Amino acid sequence: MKKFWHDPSIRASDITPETVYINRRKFLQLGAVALGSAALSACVDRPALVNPVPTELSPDPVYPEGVTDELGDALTGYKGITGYNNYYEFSLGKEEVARLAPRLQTSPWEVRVDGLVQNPKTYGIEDILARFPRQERIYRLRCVEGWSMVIPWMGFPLADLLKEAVPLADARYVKFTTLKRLEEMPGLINPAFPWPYTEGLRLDEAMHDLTLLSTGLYGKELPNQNGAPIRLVVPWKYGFKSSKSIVRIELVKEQPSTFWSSIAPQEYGFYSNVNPNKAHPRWSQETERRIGELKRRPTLMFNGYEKEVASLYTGMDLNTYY
Ligand SMILES: Nc1nc2c(c(=O)[nH]1)N[C@H]1C(S)=C(S)[C@@H](COP(=O)(O)O)O[C@H]1N2
Ligand SMILES: [Mo]
Repeated sequence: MKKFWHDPSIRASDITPETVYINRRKFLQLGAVALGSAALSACVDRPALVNPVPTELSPDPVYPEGVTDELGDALTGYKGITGYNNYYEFSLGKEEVARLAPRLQTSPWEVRVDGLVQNPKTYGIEDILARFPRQERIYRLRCVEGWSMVIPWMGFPLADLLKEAVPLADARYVKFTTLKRLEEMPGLINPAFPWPYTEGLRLDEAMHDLTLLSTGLYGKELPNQNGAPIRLVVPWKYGFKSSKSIVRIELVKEQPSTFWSSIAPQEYGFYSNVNPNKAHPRWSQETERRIGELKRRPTLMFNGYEKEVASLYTGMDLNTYY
């Protein structure tokens, strides 16, 4: 099968027909049993086009002029951040996600924190918002495909939540699971992917102060296309590590298998730290296109967070563990 995912040389408008083709073919092969016939029968022909939703994006929120990240880079505009998204549960078309995501019901919402912890607990999203004070964090986000943004997130360190859970001595990794709800997420119909979307971090990466659980951006609640009501943000790793719309955070002993590493481990390794010196097998990672800019710019080691995080990887060969 042709590799159509995560490829900067293929535009959203180019892949849609093939995606639909693959959906149809796989659906016919696998039959309705594997996929759930009732939910599918209405949308197998045009999975991305059922239940039209409003196309209007929110206008830019009012925000102070001249705000930058710590390197002096300007914030990416609200329209860019909320109109150009990777969120395969909705669509492989980056500009289509924002049109489809509003149908996701984000309330009520529960997040289960369990596994190797002293205090397993299911939080309602409102408990989380009340319990963990939110801060603003302006982070660069670098997608493995070679584009980037500067995003003013609102959120709180994942460590705050993990400390409340109290990891047991043999907990070494954290596994994140995204919601899988076929009725509201038309991209799940694509059987080429191992749903639900999962991700993972080593426990010390998860406890690092830069690692955020985000519930908002630009001073507003998180738009669905950005992973409402709660998503991970790990700014020194490629964007796919930052899983959206999380329903479970599980402490585990062994390195968990993850969505992208199970699809193509040689292309999307577990660590996937941003590294301009380590080319992706199909393209260079030396430069990136900042959304809203024309010229490409150099990609920075650890996405510019080297000082903060390099010590996590002492003794590891960064060209192997990428
Ligand atoms: N559940 C889920 N999380 C996801 C993705 C996805 O398809 N599904 N895409 C990832 C990728 S590849 C990137 S680059 C970022 C994009 O986040 P943004 O749309 O908020 O900029 O989300 C990541 N988190
Ligand atoms: Mo990405």
